[in-house]
Amino acid sequence: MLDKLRARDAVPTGPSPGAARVGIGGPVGCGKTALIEALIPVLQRRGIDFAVVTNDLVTREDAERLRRSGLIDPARVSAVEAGACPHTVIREDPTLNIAAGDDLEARFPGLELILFESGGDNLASTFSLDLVDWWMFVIDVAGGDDIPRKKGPGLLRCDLLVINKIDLAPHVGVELASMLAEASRVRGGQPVLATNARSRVGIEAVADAISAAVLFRV
Ligand SMILES: Nc1nc2c(ncn2[C@@H]2O[C@H](COP(=O)(O)OP(=O)(O)OP(=O)(O)O)[C@@H](O)[C@H]2O)c(=O)[nH]1
Ligand SMILES: [Mg+2]
Repeated sequence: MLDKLRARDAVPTGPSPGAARVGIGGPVGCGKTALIEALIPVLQRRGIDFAVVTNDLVTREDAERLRRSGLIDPARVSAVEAGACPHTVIREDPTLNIAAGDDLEARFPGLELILFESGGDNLASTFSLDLVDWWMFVIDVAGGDDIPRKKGPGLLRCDLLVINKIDLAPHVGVELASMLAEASRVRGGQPVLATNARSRVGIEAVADAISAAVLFRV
């Protein structure tokens, strides 16, 4: 009896079973899918066994785009149709996304990582920790350098803030260095990375952050 009680109370050792779940949120068009497209070859090169779940409002547009991209086995991309405000299915009731992740894990034993792309949403969008272990929020310079100052919960609470489309900074009158400094300040020094998902600048650093945070690889 005592042995049984001890076994039940034992602290598990080693990596927890199942894939690490990482959320990617941010406003419409900030480059979430482009970031995933850029991350895919980097994760593959690092030998990480991963899959993707996309969320769209009433279509499967982003999943179809990734499946057609030729970058990833189409079976490793699942689509969730939110059917409502995108944050509903990543925060209030993430059941559909949890089920999509569970299904991928069942189909791909050994899966290490699942990326969940939220549908494009507003600055208040956050992920439930019932769904993800760690999440990033993406904004882009074309949205304006005042976005960090507006202190939306998404960019304040995320584990990593990504400022994308840095190539557009000179075209939209944004001084990138001060936007990055402001973002870092409002986040109290929590990580901020700058990317250009189209030319793949900064993508290795995003992959490093994911690896260190949830795959415990450095
Ligand atoms: N110049 C530039 N364009 C980019 C960059 N990243 C994405 N884009 C473009 O921005 C547009 C939107 O990119 P998506 O990846 O579809 O954005 P998204 O956040 O997934 O959009 P939703 O899923 O609809 O919310 C596309 O035309 C991309 O080619 C970047 O770093 N620089
Ligand atoms: Mg998208």
